[in-house]
Amino acid sequence: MTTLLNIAALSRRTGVAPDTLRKWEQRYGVLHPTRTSGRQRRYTEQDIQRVEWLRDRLVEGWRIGEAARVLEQSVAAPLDDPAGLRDALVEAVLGNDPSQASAILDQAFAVLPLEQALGDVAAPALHAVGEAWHRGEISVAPEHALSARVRSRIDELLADTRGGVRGTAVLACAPTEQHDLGLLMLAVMLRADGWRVEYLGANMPVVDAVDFAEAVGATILCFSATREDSLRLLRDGLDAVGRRPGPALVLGGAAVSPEVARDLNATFAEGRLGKAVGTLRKLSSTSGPAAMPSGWRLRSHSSSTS
Ligand code: B12
Repeated sequence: MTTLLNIAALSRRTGVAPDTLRKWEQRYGVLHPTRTSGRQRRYTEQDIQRVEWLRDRLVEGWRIGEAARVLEQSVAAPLDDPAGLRDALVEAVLGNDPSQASAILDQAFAVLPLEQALGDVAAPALHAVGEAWHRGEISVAPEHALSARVRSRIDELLADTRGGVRGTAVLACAPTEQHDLGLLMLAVMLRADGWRVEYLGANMPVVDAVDFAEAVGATILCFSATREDSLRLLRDGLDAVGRRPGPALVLGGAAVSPEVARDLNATFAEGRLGKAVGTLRKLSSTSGPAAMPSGWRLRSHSSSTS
């Protein structure tokens, strides 16, 4: 049986004064108590959760109106449950409900740590929606709509160009590779970790990425390959460029395995995004290019004819 609380009990449980609770209810409509026959308010466990969530946002510096708006747009899933948000997002996309999909993404980025919003909500939703497209269950339009939404979210986060305490990371997709969202997620995580990030995007000629990384004095150069075809072209490109002093080479993406990376004298940094960021951080903290483990070295300008 559900326990119902009166306003004094709700106030004790949450540490929010009864007057404030009444104000939140009347002005922002964020609580929906039932009433006893004597018109006394009664609150549910869900109300407690909503009040606690609002309270925590205010502590983080949000304005009450802003927090209340996100709360009102929230889905049935508990506010900070990544699996619930992921499922609700997939459902909204498959059900052709773009405004709901946007609201859920907003919610995920607002209430979850960045790694969870990207790794536990956006990435698995992209997989699920994309697979539905590959199976022919939906047209490509909803998949593109979700990709575009996630991309614009990440672009906002990347727009802040400060950073660089840990060094510069150049990120590129292998030649012909169009799957760039995973790499873009890595970009924003690195940015949040204090890197200066130069994101070169999809379908990048290897030699151009290498020259660029060298020119900007990058600490690491990351390539992403999702398909075998693009991995083969990446391998060919790296062979053509040769091994010279310069940034450490890091490989990731669905087509890359630890064996492939070892074979190319690169560091393998797959797995959860947070773990990949940790691997890159370790690389940056080694004292210089010569100390980098299995570091792939860029050619010098004097021998750049290959
Ligand atoms: C979305 C999608 C697309 C979108 C891509 C949008 C974009 N701009 O990224 C579009 C519609 C363009 C597309 C096109 C194609 N796709 Co597609 N696509 C997908 C799908 C459904 C999801 C990929 C995705 O975004 N995942 C979410 C991201 C976040 O995950 P991720 O890429 O794995 O990245 C994670 C990690 O790998 C890591 N990571 C990634 N890169 C790096 C790099 C470093 C350095 C590090 C540390 C970590 C890291 O970070 C992420 C965090 O988790 C997959 C299905 C699947 N199961 O993956 C198929 C899939 C990848 N596509 C596939 C195919 C075949 C194609 C097409 C050939 C289809 C066609 N006939 O046109 C084209 C190829 C285009 C090209 N030349 O590259 C195949 C690939 C098969 C293969 N192994 O070769 C898959 C597996 C689908 C399938 N089941 O067959 N696709």
